[in-house]
Amino acid sequence: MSNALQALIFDVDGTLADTERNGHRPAFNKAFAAAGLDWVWSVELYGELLKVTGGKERIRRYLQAHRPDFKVSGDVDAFITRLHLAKNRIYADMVAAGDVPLRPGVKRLLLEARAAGVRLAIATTTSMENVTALLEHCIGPEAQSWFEVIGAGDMVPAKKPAPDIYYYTLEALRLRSEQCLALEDSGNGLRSALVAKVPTLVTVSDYTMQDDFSGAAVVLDHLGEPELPARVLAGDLGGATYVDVDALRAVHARAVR
Ligand code: XBP
Ligand code: MG
Repeated sequence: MSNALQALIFDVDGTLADTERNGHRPAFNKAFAAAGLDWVWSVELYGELLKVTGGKERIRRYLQAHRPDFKVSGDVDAFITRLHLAKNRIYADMVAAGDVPLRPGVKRLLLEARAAGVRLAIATTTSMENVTALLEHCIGPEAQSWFEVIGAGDMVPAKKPAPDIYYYTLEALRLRSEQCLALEDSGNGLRSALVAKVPTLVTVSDYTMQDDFSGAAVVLDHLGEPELPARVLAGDLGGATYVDVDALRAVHARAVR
């Protein structure tokens, strides 16, 4: 059975765009203020909280670790859900306003993959609404249809670093893990893909550059463009100066050899 590259599976937050820095953190803080809470998540604190994937899970961790005496009036789950929903409404407005641009090389690579017949999918922790808002406003209303499968948010019981969302996506694609390549930005995302045995290319972000990326096929600062070379931080890009479909096929072939 051939292990040739059939599909790319993209993470969203941190990989398609710097959503944590430009979107989620400021949106959380605006939602807290609008709810009359004096909570402020600094860049440093948010870096710590990002160890927990998922916005609802992150609020819960904050309550437990940083606000143990905070009294929620009523049900804690309902309180978290309301706050998270308010955050995501603000996030969607920020995306629509153009505050969360795609990272270098992302749109070019998606177009090249489509032209080359490489299938596209998404495996993410964030909600479907957040994914579609980002695709629509950063690329266009047609972009959602470029992805054959979008595995998102609460579709699976356990979020990254659990492998569930990758298992879900592989099953929906009807492909084996060795026929795919994941693109991730964080240690949690990498672990999730690797437990599912999907070879993974990492593009680091400010929040994740200190993460453990052992096991990644290659680690880069970003995907690069012809006029903006990518820096190789670990592994081998076969001498390419930016990530295109040929470079990905070579990275994938080395990883599944
Ligand atoms: C990303 C996340 C997400 C976002 C917010 O992890 O942890 O939770 O911070 O999205 P990954 P929601 O990139 O590894 O998928 O608030 O919608 O959960
Ligand atoms: Mg990510």
